[in-house]
Parts: sequence; C-alpha cells; structure tokens
Amino acid sequence: MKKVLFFLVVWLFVLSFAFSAAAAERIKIGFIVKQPDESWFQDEWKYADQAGRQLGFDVIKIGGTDGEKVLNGIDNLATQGAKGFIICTPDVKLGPAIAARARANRLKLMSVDDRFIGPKGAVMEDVHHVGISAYNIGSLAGQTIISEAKARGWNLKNVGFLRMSFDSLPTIKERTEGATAALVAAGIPKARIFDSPMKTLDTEGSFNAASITITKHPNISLWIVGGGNDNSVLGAIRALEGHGFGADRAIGVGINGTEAVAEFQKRNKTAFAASILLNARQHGYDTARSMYFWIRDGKEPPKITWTAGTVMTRKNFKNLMGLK
Ligand code: FCA
Repeated sequence: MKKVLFFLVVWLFVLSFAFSAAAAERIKIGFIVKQPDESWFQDEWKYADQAGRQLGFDVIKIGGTDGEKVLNGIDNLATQGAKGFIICTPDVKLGPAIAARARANRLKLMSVDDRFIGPKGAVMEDVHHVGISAYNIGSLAGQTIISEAKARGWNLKNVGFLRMSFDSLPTIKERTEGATAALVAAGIPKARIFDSPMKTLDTEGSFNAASITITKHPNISLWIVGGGNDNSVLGAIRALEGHGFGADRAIGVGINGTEAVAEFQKRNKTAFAASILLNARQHGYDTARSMYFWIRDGKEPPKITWTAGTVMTRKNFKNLMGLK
C-alpha cells in the first residue's frame, strides 16, 4: 500500500512538472496600437485574440498612445516573456527607436497599418509590414463619391470638396491624394478643392477642421467629403449637419468601414454615403498568426503585404458585416 502511495505521489509530481513546463512554453506576443479607443484597433485586437485562442498563444494588448508608452510597453513585453510584437505606432518617426528597443529585448517585430520612417525620411523596408494599398483605396473612395454625385444628377462643377487631410501620416496622405486624383479626373475643378488639415486624426479633429472650411465658404451649396478614414469623414459630416447640410446636400465616403456601420443603421439617411471596408481580420488575425509561426517555427513572414478594400454602402453593409 505504502509503495503504491509512493508511486502515486511521484507520478503526480512528474505530471505537475510536465504541465508547468507546457504552460511556460506557451508563446506570448504583444499587439501595440496607437489609438486603443478607435473601433479599427479594437477590431484588430479582437482578431488577434481569436488567432491566439485558435492556435494556442497569448496576445498581450498594449495601448501605445505616445512614444514613452510604446517604449515602456516593449520592455514590459520582454519582462512578461513575450517573444515578439506587432505595432501600429503613434508616430511613424519612432520607427528607429522602436526597432532598436525590440532588438535590445530580442523581440521579433512587425508593423501594421502605419509604416516606420527611418532617420533620413525613407520607409524602413527591413521591418516586416502589413498595410493597406493606400493610394488605390483612396482612389476607390473618390470614385465612389463621384458615382453617388452622378446618381443624384449633381453638376460636378458646382460641388465643393471638403478634403480632410492629415499629411504627417504617409498612409493617410496617400489615401487623400488617391481620392483627390480620382475627383479631379472626373471633373471636380481644382479651385473647388478645400483642403482642411486636421490637427488630430479623429472625429473631433475632423469636426474642427471642417467647421473652419465650411464657415469660410458660404457660397458652396453642395459638399462632397473625403479623408483618410471613417473618423476623418464623420466629424466633417457632423459639422455639415450643424450648418444645415444633410444627406440631400452632402456626400461623404470614408475608409475602414468601422464608423460607417452605425451611420447606415440610422433610420434616416445621413450624408455618410459609403465607406471602403478594410480587412481588419487580415490586419489582426493574420499578423498575429504570422508572428506566432515566426517565433515557433522560424518561418519569416513576407517583408511587405498590401491589403485591399471593398465599397460598403447602406445597401450591402449587412451582407458584408454578417449582420441580420
Ligand atoms: C491608419 C488609420 C486607421 C486605419 C489603419 C488601416 O492607422 O489611422 O484608422 O485606417 O490605418
């Protein structure tokens, strides 16, 4: 009896060891985002978590709203035993500092959405990146504005373009340029493009910038709105409403697909006519999975991946979002 008990105890001991070793080996990755309150980044996190659950790794989520938080966050990841991380940086110029900190902590690094800029102003091509094909998606947003304006029978020579810009971020600048080029190609006069630089890349920043432009140009009777993402367009649409421009006299097309959904769900149409829906799953799930396989198997992800977008309107949003 004593012998049996002895073996049982030894066996339990061995078993608990094996279990704790397996737990210790579970891979951890970090996912740092610049604007944790924005739906886009919550979606990325949600999909990264999903990848972790399905493949068996942990995702440590960090809100990296400024340089200090990012660099401390990277140190923290290392302390917690993470082996790599994905980041959408709050400032692309932090690229070299982030890469150095990752190296010092022996962490694998991948950027998402916003691509790092090196000390000489060129993109850091050696850092693995997943981003949207910004110019093309911007151009698609521009074309969508035009088809909506044409469907309403608007004279393109008469409209004013509220160009919601945020040029310090290259991916946003490219999107706005793509949209502008499509509008000009379709016949929007250059003199009717009203650049509205946003101080912050959020709905409030858009609202403030648009308010200034709208007030400056009381002669414009039809407005079209484009910008780098849904928030950049949404604020402008709210500002237009405040000046009496509703769905009948304004057309806005965003990018992301995040804020647009709530607009489409409103019973009364707003001027938010469409959004280019991006693939958050690719940016969250696929990046997390690539990082996991890179750490686990040494399988290096592609250096660069460009993702596409789909036009989403009141008509097809339920289908695209899997809503009833
Ligand atoms: C940038 C924008 C986000 C999203 C992402 C793909 O980071 O700030 O809203 O559009 O690119």
